Amino acid sequence: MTVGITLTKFLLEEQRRHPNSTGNFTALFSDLVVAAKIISREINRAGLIDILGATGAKNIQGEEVQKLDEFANSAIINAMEHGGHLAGMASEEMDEIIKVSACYPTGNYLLLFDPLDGSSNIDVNVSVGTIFSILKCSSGGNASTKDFLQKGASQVCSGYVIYGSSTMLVYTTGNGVHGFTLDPSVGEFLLSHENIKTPEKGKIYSINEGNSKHWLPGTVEYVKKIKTQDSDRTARYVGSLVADFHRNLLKGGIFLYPIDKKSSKGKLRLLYEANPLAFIAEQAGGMASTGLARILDVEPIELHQRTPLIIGSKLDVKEAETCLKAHEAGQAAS
Ligand code: P6P
Repeated sequence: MTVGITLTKFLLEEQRRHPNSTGNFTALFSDLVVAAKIISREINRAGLIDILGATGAKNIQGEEVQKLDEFANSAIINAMEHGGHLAGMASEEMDEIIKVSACYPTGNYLLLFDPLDGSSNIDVNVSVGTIFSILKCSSGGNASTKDFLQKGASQVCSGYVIYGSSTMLVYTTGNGVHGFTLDPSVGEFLLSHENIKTPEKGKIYSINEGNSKHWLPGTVEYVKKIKTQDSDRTARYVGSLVADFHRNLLKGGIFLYPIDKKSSKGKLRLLYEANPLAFIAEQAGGMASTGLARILDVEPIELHQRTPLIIGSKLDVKEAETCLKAHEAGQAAS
């Protein structure tokens, strides 16, 4: 019985298409896949062991840290630091960058990750996810913080793991978006969604309507417009970015976390959430915007920088941008 195309095989075939490749990226990615399998196992048995519930600590975002957050963060660092492919790492859960220990060799890649996004949903069994972004590091040896402050357009790879009814890994290296589903009986991610393309327009819109009293006029106008259009729409909002993004990627639709009176810079993180998902969205034929500009062109100025995020089907994002830009222009003129 064939088990289908494993992620390992797919990566090797992609590596062979680059004659000058050294195999370092494939080895780096394979280490990340091990971490994903470890995190998936812990999440799937979290309900059975005492790993649920918060630690009482708070992360740099001021959010309560769930125990699985810490586990996922450690699992990724432990799986990645010894490989010799990294010049450094940066975690959404940690204030400062993670330098490679002196006892390990360094490489010329940088890994940024949100170890367990949506972790507030863990205790209620809602899908959560790991988001990752890989950059090249131009400075040799251990990287410094400024090496991580690269535009999203510079990413060499990005992706996410969604821990849901099944565990899926979705990634891009700029040659399309490919999805792999974990077969726990084999312990392998198997190719299940090759060359994902998101519909040009969707029916789904995802926004936290609980924030509507804080919305700026452009957001109010856009949401009112899509609610009153002839074409039917459906509202879907899990409150776990990877779950909302993944559903809209496959079915079509738009996710919005705009700036508002409460979050003047947006809530989501540019380097750990917006950039990696924007790379995926564009490679799948979609679009990702701040509402006024392409996410992948935003010049980062700090590691934990927040950003508004409007992402999904191209025609939906363009329609939202039109509303948001019109009001921005109006505000600038007034
Ligand atoms: P809100 C989870 O905490 C998260 O960072 C994303 O996964 C999610 O999209 C967003 O925040 C939800 O935020 O304010 O709607 O609860």
